[in-house]
Amino acid sequence: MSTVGKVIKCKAAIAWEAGNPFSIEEVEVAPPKEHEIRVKIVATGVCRSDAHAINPNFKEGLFPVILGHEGAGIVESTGPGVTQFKPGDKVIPLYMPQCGQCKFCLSPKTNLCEKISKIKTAISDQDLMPNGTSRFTCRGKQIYHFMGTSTFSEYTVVSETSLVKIDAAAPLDKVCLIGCGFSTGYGAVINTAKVEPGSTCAVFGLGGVGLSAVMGCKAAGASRIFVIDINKDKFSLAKELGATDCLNPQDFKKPIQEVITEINDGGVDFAIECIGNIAIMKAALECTTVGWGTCTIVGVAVGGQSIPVSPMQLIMGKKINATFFGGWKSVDSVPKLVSDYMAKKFNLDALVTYTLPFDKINDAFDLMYEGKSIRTILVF
Ligand code: PAD
Ligand code: ZN
Ligand code: ZN
Repeated sequence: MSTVGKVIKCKAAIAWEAGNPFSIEEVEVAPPKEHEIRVKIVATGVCRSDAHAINPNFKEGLFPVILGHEGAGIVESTGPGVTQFKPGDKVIPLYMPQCGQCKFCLSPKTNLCEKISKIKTAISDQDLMPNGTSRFTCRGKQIYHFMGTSTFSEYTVVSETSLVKIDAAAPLDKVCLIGCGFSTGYGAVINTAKVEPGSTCAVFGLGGVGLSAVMGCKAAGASRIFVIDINKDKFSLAKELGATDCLNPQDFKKPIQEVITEINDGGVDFAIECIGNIAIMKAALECTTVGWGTCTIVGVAVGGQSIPVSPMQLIMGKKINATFFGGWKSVDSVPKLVSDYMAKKFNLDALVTYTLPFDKINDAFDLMYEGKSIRTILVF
């Protein structure tokens, strides 16, 4: 029986409030309105940014909410005015939209788009559909969307600017990682840091984002890739992906930036911070060489914190920059990244530690908190 135009009842993980486990609930998903698409999510990754959203220290979230922003699925139905998608298309929801018309989309200088949901400080302040309403209800309550994607639901509704069609042959339980973690880390290196052949790099934090940054450094032709993590279990995979020197700061009496500057002739050319810790952001800048060292921030720090950087570091020629979704213009780039994966230009499979049924979502978060997974993929 067709579901087009009808409310769909399905399974979703609701975060009713900060700091508590998700509860798997039956939710009602309304049909898509104008310029919206309803997508059947097939697979979704779990990213540290989802954990930030339910971390009481961040104090930014709206509740109750359906999180998830690293998914892939199949179009179920389209609302009025949608021309680019049809039922059956394989798609990736985009938390960084690309409307193609705003001043940011028209500029080659940025991958931001003003249609982005929930960048309170910059552009928008709602976790709802563009018309200010939600398509989700549960137990009679309206449920907030998240980053315009909400992939922790068997069905979700997204705006047509927050979705892109991909290769029909793509395995959704792998390419979902192109929706966030892989693209962010890899793009931070390729697009934002612009790592050069023969250069030396330091990647701080070896989660899905940091390991993707290691892959980016290797692809860019870096000659030496330091990786830094307090969890030494991450080092063997980092080495497989191209790391040359694995450092655990807890093994040294000196600050890690001093260790790196001593080993590497005054510092590395590029440092990439993939943790979200302001002290490590400072260390990352300080471990780069004077003259031209570049520090790229990827990690998202607890709200309200600042990086304690000495201007002298900058006066001495070091630069600091940061990335959102790896600098990729999403609609243009995500299908190409999927094709590159299909052509075996990079290895997403290495990032998938576990694939679990969706109902195990709380286990997936525990595996991340305990440092036992790179990425867990949840499948419906
Ligand atoms: P993750 O939690 O899987 O990995 C973080 C890694 O850092 C782990 O291996 C930890 O052991 C390690 N770590 C933690 N503390 C320290 C420390 N003090 N010293 C050394 N190592 C440490 O996270 P992830 O890879 O999913 O995400 C990493 C960050 O990137 C996180 O802050 C997330 O919110 C952010 C992010 N940003 C964007 C963006 O567009 N800028 C996108 C996606 C994720
Ligand atoms: Zn993410
Ligand atoms: Zn735009």
